[in-house]
Amino acid sequence: MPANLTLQYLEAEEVFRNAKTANEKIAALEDMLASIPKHKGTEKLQADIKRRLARLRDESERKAKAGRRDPFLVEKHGAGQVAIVGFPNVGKSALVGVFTRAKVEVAPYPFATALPVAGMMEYEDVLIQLVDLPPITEGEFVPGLAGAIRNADALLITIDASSDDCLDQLDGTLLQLKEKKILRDDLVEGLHHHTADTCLIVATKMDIEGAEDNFELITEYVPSGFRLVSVSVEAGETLELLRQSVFDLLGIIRIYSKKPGHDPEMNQPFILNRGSTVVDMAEAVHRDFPSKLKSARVWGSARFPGQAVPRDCVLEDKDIVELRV
Ligand SMILES: Nc1nc2c(ncn2[C@@H]2O[C@H](COP(=O)(O)OP(=O)(O)OP(=O)(O)O)[C@@H](O)[C@H]2O)c(=O)[nH]1
Ligand SMILES: [Mg+2]
Repeated sequence: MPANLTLQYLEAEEVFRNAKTANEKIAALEDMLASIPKHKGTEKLQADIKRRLARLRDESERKAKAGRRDPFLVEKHGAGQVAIVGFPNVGKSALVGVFTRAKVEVAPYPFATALPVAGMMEYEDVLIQLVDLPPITEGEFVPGLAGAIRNADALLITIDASSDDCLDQLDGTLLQLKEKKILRDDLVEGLHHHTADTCLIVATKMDIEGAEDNFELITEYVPSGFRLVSVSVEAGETLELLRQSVFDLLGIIRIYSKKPGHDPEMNQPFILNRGSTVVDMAEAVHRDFPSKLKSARVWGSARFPGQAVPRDCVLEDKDIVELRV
């Protein structure tokens, strides 16, 4: 028996023993992995948890592919998947409805959305997947909801700025996400979860009277590290700002490839994480490229167009890269 297992770990283990669905088991194992003390005495146990996690993830992927589709396992498409979370009736579906062609249910009463609905939002030359979700509430989430939120690349945490409850909505949402370990203060390697870096707080319904005043309060109240934007589905300019903010939130860059002696291929950017280098780009083009790479030239962020750059040169959004192998 390895020494020093924390109370948090033992609780997670208890949750695992009582878990019924694969998603619940995965979430509990992730919690166990995050809370297990990392030292020599627990190495075997850590490896065992990782093995069980891998097996469960494989199984649930296989089941999803075999047609027994879990509606809460939303297959990812486009440059990134952004889940819309928040309390009932705050305007989540309205946002997905205005940015995408998805058939969402927008209604003046709470709990209108019962299952996830995904749609693609255009941002310049890329598509970003938005996923409308059922509301979160205090206490238990509907089965599958926690997994859907965890798996998304980023979250829009929506609150209704026209409501006098907006600060409680913000508190309540953050608390629920933290309690379910979907939102953590720090990134834990190997787990599906979020930090302030992958969340954007969105204050909705700004066209309604009183929302501007509430927004001032929200601005003061937002915990440090979180970004905040305001929006109204009635006001196009606020929607364009949100569209841009969603792209920024994903932490991705678009890189265009150029074959030596040819024009760059501008219609299909490679999507890389911010901070990626020339080698990462080479890898994205072809697995063999990094080892074969002889030289690279960059147009865009380089000091002059077509400048020869080293392999570890960090690329910027919209750079054009020519790789010679
Ligand atoms: N005036 C105004 N009304 C809005 C705005 N966004 C949403 N609404 C209204 O707010 C109500 C709730 O919107 P929904 O998008 O259905 O809210 P939801 O968060 O998806 O609700 P649930 O699915 O029940 O959790 C509807 O009557 C919408 O028309 C907005 O920007 N301005
Ligand atoms: Mg809805």
